[in-house]
Amino acid sequence: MTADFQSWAGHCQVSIETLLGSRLPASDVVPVRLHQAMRYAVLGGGKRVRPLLAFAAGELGQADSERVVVVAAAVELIHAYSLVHDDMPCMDNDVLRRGKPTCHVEFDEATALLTGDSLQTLAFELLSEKNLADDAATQLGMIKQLAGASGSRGMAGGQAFDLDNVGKMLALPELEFMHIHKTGALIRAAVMMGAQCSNYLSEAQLEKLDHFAKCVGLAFQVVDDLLDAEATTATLGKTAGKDAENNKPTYVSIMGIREARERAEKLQQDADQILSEFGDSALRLRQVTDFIIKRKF
Ligand code: GRG
Repeated sequence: MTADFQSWAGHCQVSIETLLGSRLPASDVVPVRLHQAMRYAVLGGGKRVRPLLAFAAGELGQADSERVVVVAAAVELIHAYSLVHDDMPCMDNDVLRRGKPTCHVEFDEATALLTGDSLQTLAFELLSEKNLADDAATQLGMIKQLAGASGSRGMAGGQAFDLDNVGKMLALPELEFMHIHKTGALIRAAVMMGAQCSNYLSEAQLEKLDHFAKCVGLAFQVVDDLLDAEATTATLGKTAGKDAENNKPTYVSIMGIREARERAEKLQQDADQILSEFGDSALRLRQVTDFIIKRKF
C-alpha cells in the first residue's frame, strides 16, 4: 500500500466517521440503550471498504465529496446492520466482531434486532434528505439501487440462500450466485452510487463501472474466504475458521487455497482491465481494488 493511498484512505475514513458520528443519534438521547447500541455497531471499527469504493468512484467522475460522503455513509449503515443481524444466534451466532463483543452479546438480542432495523432505516433517511444529485430522478434511482441491493433480491436474499445451504456442497455457479447477492450487491451499489453523485459520467461509462464492481464484489468474497481459512481470529477481529467449522461451502472448500488465490488475482486483472479505459481518473479505484485483494484482515 503506497503512502499516498494510505493518506487518501485515512482522509476518507475520517470524513465517513465524522458524518456517521454526527448523524447517528447521540447516546444520551432516549431510547438510550438503542442509540448506544447503534453507535457501538457502527463507529470506531471496520475497514470501510464500501465507503472507500464510493469515494473512489466519486473521484473518477469528479463528484462533490459532500454528496459522496452521504452516499458512502448510507451504504456503510446497511453493511453495519447486516453484520449485527448476521452475528445473532438465529443466524451465524458469533461473539466477536471488529475486535469486540458482537452487538447482541454487549447489549441483548432484542436491542441487536432493533439496532439493525434502525441502522437500515437511517440509511434511507440520509439518502432522501440531502441534495445528492442534480436531479431528483437520479437521487430516487440511488435510493432504489440501495433498496434493491439490500433486499430479498440482493443481500438479504443471498443470506437466505446461504442459510439454506449450510452443510451442503455447492457447485461454483451456485456459490457465485450466493455471493453476487450476499456481498456483491452492496459493493456494486457503493460503486454505482458514488459514481452517480457525478454529472460527468455517460451511460456507457456507468455500465463499465458496473461490470468493474461485479468483479470487485466477487474478488472481495474470494479473499474473505481465504482469510477465514488462513488468518487468525486476532488479526481478523472476528472468529476465524468459522466456514470450515460450520461446514459452509466456500471458494476454498470448492477449489482449494491455491486456486482460490488465483481466482482473486484473475478477478483483479479483469477489474483493472475495465478501469484501464478510464486512464488516470481511475487511480483510486485501482488502489482500493488492490487493497481489497491484498488485505490481511
Ligand atoms: C443479515 C440481511 C443480512 C445479511 C447479512 C453481509 C452479510 C449478509 C453477512 C456478513 C457475514 C459475512 C462474514 C459475509 C462475508 C463478507 C463480509 C460482508 C465480510 C465483512 O465485511 P468487511 O470485511 O467487514 O468489509 P468490516 O468489519 O471491515 O466492515
